[in-house]
Amino acid sequence: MAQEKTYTMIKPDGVRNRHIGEIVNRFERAGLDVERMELGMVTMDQAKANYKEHEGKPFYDGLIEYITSGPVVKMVVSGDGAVAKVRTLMGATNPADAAPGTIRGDFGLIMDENVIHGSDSPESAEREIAIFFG
Ligand code: IDP
Ligand code: MG
Repeated sequence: MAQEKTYTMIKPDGVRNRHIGEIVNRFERAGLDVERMELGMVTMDQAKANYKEHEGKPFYDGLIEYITSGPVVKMVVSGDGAVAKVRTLMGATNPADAAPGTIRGDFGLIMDENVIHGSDSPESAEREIAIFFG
């Protein structure tokens, strides 16, 4: 597998429910390196750029409101096959479908608040790292 970087973000519910340490621990145990990490708010411009592909969908407005509603943890994580590895650790988008042992399966409650974001391809990762870290 190729050495990759991915963008991942602990969403407002993950921070509020005190899952930061557990999630970072899971990345490190999986052999990934946390290269950058910052706690802070997502701006409206960052939210819209990150979720551009979902514009116009029924859940879009709620998603933008939610992701800007409280502090998040923004991270660049690197390692062998980091994009797919983080997606595997995250689990399915809907926590109800996410397997036990995955971050969403263990800590997620509802689709609208599913704990964590992770880039879905190396191309998305590059775009998202630029959105959040410049
Ligand atoms: P992903 O986060 O697993 O990549 P996407 O389909 O890219 O999933 O959706 C982005 C985010 O939008 C999801 O993580 C979730 O927070 C939200 N979302 C997606 N589909 C729905 C839905 O049907 N209802 C409410 N929120 C949704
Ligand atoms: Mg996605």
